[in-house]
Amino acid sequence: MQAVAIAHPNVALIKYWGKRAIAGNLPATGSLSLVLGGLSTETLVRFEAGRQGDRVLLDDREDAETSARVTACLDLLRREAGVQDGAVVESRNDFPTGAGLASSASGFAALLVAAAGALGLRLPAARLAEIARTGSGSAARSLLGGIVLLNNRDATTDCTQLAAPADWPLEIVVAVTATGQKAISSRQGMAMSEQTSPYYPAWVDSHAADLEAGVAAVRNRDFRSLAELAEHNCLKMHAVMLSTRPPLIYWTPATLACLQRVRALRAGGLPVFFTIDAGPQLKAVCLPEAADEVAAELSAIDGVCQVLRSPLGAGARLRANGD
Ligand code: 2P0
Repeated sequence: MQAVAIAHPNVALIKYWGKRAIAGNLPATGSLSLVLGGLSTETLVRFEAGRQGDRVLLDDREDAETSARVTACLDLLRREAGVQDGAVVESRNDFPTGAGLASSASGFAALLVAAAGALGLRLPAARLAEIARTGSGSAARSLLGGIVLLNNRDATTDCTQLAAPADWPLEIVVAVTATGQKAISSRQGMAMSEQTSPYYPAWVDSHAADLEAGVAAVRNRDFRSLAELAEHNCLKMHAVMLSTRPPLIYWTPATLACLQRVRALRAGGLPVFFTIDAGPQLKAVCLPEAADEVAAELSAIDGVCQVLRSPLGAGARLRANGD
């Protein structure tokens, strides 16, 4: 009744910001993402016979909101397995938590795989993705590795791997500009945008075209088109955030300085583009030959406190010997 799983966060190039329905946590749009193999969450789940309730430790701390979301996911798995035992969950990230690095995506992907493993459940991938989505909409994307498309039709979430890590070995350089937890979570922020941003309807209406073009760019290994499109989609999402009331301003001055530097490097011929999520970190996506120079350039910017490097990674999995 115990298992340990490893999962990696992901970064979306065509993003998810807004929900079609609160019930089941259904995203308003699909999304396209890269799995960051250099950053990891490791989660142990142990179901204890006769235990009432769950105990959830994230980086050794208990938090009521996280615990409630974890229990809701575990309840769905318990129902599938026909058991009622409570669980002890211990999860650790080797990167800053709740700071715009998608720790909820890797966290819920690892939780699901560990809990299903502990219960001996073999669920269809689509059902696992649906349960992961209830914990965190972006978590379904971390169940698979490499470059992942999350399609969102009706009430189902189906994820497809568009490229394995070796098919298109992109490298991601993360410029960390602040490590504190963000004041407004993605979940709260997107609800505010849906209700108050005049640009939210245009964001949703223009999304399918971005997603289709993004998928085509990945299939054609067309870095230049993907770069232009991903930066456009990112800035469009931030335009929605900025036009929310009250405004959602996730950037620091260093985030903007990194953005300008990446644009200048690409204008000078280096294969790199940026993306930024609901947090102050900038992720620079590079062809491998550009990564050393991009990392050095971003490290030198005032306000950048850490630079992390990551290849594309594998999907969530049970920990095997040697992992
Ligand atoms: C993304 N984000 O596509 C976008 C970009 C944040 C900015 O997916 O409410 O933390 O739990 O489903 O999973 C954040 O999504 O939100 C997210 P919930 P989650 O990567």
